[in-house]
Amino acid sequence: KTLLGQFSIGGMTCAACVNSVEGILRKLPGVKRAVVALATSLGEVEYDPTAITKNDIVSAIEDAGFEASLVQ
Ligand code: 9UX
Repeated sequence: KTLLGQFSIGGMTCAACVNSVEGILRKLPGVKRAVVALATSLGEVEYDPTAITKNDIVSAIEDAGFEASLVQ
């Protein structure tokens, strides 16, 4: 089973920020795909809900120094 989470990510100001956030997300257990867009400040994450929760994903983004909130 795979779910899609959409997150609003604050504090990204350059392309390297995007790469950094994508790298963090892709390393999380249960994350299958992560795409982050600078222009919209949105991140889309496909994940296995038996391995990780949306709140875990928000926490991981915030631990890296960015702001994150759940869109859906
Ligand atoms: Mo760019 Mo982001 O120089 O944390 S990497 S602002």
